[in-house]
Amino acid sequence: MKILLINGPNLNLLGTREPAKYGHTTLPEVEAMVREAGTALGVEVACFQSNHEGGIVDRLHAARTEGVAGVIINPGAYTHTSVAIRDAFAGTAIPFAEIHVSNVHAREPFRHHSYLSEIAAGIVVGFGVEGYLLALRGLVKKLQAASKAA
Ligand code: CA2
Repeated sequence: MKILLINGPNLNLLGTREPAKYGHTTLPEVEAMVREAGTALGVEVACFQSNHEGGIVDRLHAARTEGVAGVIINPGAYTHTSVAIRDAFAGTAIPFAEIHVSNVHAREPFRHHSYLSEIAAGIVVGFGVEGYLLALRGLVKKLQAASKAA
C-alpha cells in the first residue's frame, strides 16, 4: 500500500522557527518518522513538500496515476483558503487525513475553518508532530478495513 505525505507552505521551516507553536522537530525528521512508522505497518510512504498551491494540485493528480491509496496532508495556510486543493481531492477521490501540528481551533478565528475537513477521512489537530503518526495509523486502518469489506 502506498501512502503519500504532503506538507504545504512554510512547513519546510518546521523545527527551525516558532518552536512554541510548532515544536523542535524538523520536516526531514518528521518525514523519516512517518516513513519508519509506515514500514512497521507494512506500507510505503512517499513525502512531498511545496510552498505552491498548484504544485500540491499537480502532485495529487500524479498520485492517482501512481496508485497511491491514501494521503496524509498538512495543507498549512492553504487549509483556510484553497478550493483548488479541495477540488483536487474530490476529483481524484483519494482518501486523506488532514493534520495540523497546532490546535487551529485555539488560534485566530480565520484558522477555524478548513476547506478540506468536510471531505477528509479523518482529522488530527493539536498534538504536535505526533499527529502525523496518529494520522498515519488512523488512515491505514481505515484503508485496510475498506479493502477487506470490498
Ligand atoms: O498547525 C498547523 O499544522 C498549521 O497547518 C500550520 C500552518 C498554519 O497556517 C495553519 O493554520 C495551521 C503554518 C505552517 C507554518 O509552519 C511554520 C513552521 C515553523 C516556523 C514557521 C512556520
